[in-house]
Amino acid sequence: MWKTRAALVGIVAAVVFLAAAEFAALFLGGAGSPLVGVGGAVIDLAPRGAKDVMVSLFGTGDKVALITLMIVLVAAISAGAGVLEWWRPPAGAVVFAIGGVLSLLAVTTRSGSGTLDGAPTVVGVAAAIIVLRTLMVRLRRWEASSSAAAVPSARAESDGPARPERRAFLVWGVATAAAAVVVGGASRLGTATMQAAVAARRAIRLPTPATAAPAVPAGASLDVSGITPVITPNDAFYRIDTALTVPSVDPATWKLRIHGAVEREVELTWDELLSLPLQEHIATMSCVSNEVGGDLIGTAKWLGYPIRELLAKAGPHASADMVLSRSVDGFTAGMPLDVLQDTGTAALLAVGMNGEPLPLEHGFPVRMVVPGLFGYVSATKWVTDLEVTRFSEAQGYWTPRGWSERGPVKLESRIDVPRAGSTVQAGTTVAVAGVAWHPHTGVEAVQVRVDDGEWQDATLAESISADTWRQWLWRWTPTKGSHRLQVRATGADGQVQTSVERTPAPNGATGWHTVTVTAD
Ligand SMILES: Nc1nc2c(c(=O)[nH]1)N[C@H]1C(S)=C(S)[C@@H](COP(=O)(O)O)O[C@H]1N2
Ligand SMILES: [Mo]
Repeated sequence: MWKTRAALVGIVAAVVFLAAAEFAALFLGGAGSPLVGVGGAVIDLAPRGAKDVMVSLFGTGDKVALITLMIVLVAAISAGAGVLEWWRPPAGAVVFAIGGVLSLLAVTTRSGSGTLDGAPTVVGVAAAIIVLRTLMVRLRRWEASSSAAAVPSARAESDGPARPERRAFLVWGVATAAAAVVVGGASRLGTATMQAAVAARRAIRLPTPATAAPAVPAGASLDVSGITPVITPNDAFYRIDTALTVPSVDPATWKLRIHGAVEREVELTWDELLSLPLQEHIATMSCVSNEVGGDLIGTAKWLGYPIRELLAKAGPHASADMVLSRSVDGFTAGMPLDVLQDTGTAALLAVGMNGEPLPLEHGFPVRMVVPGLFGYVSATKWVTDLEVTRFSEAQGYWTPRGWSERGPVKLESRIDVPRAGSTVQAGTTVAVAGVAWHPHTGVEAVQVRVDDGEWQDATLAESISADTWRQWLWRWTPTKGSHRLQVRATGADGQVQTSVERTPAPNGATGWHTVTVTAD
């Protein structure tokens, strides 16, 4: 009797393992799900013959059969672990730990697995062992109280439902199992939709642009080691959003709705969007939270359709001055209608980033990119809704949270090399280099000064367009000692970057990036 109960505790712990791991996987990209990882490994490892036998036995239902077999096997092992834990603690916990290590091996050695993919398994094993141990403690208390009750002098209703130790065990056991089933089931659904989105993304062939971006001129990149590349690779592009888990949007059901103060509502499906003449545009995007010298900024070649054209189809009312964009996860960004309508601004409804469909975390399948505006007021990812309205009537997500309702990107520059605190060689030529940006205006000049000396003109790399940052370089021959390097840019409009130091809130940091290095 007690053995059966201990076996059940083992099974509950196994369910908790799966549930906790699935829950953790939801936050870590889904690829770390032990269910998927171990399942995949078993399929990979199963000898050919076994697979053939499976197929001949169960036909095309071989996956279902395999999963059923795995469930039975895991249930049997965890029941055994429960009994072991009852007899000789912590033997059962050790069985779970061994299972965890095997699952960890399976998950982390799969092709394309990342460093964090083992984390869900670790979380799962920890949760399982805690549940195994705590439920076992309650089971022992119940046993102790019932053997005490077996003594004639004890309460008559010893086996009755009123016994607190028995109730405590049952309540905890059932509650834990129920919570695990609910959380685990919901998480599995979440990771499964995420993986469906990954698969949908992989299947996409982006159309060739009707208007391709001109090739990046060779002169746009300076040959300086350690300088920021002009085009930021997708996997190095900064990511900022309020989404706890990356939204999974199926392009097949994606739709954009344009409504509000318009003559006629417009709806656009994924296929309709892809059949429009798309254009490529290289643009720098920055986060308003970027500190002076910070790295919340990147440049990519975006592929999309001008939002201006879609707005023209809808026909905004003359009274409107704002477009409130909304994402599937409820995030909103409000931006000036005239910026979106301007024929000189490549405000795109983007589907591609550096020649690929948008990565999931960068807004797959569709996001907005508006050159010259900070991300929080323009770059809505997973966008599904554009409402034409007025600034006096609507607010974007960050506005009531202390950030300005309008957010043009500020003129800024950054020293990439030498790094702050590094040591350079005195008496030699040292490359002082970095990037400068004033998206949609352009950068005309960059100057560097050492220890509050005269401003020296840096060499600028060729400009891609006014919408992108520019690399710059200044050659320096340092004298021995500690030196302070500072940079400032001049915009194509003649504006000189301000020395006034402002925090990112409410509308972007300003000040000169200052780096201290030692020359030896
Ligand atoms: N749906 C959604 N879109 C969003 C955000 C968000 O929180 N949710 N953050 C914005 C902010 S603040 C920035 S800086 C950019 C960042 O885009 P990235 O993560 O692709 O670099 O996305 C914008 N789009
Ligand atoms: Mo941002």
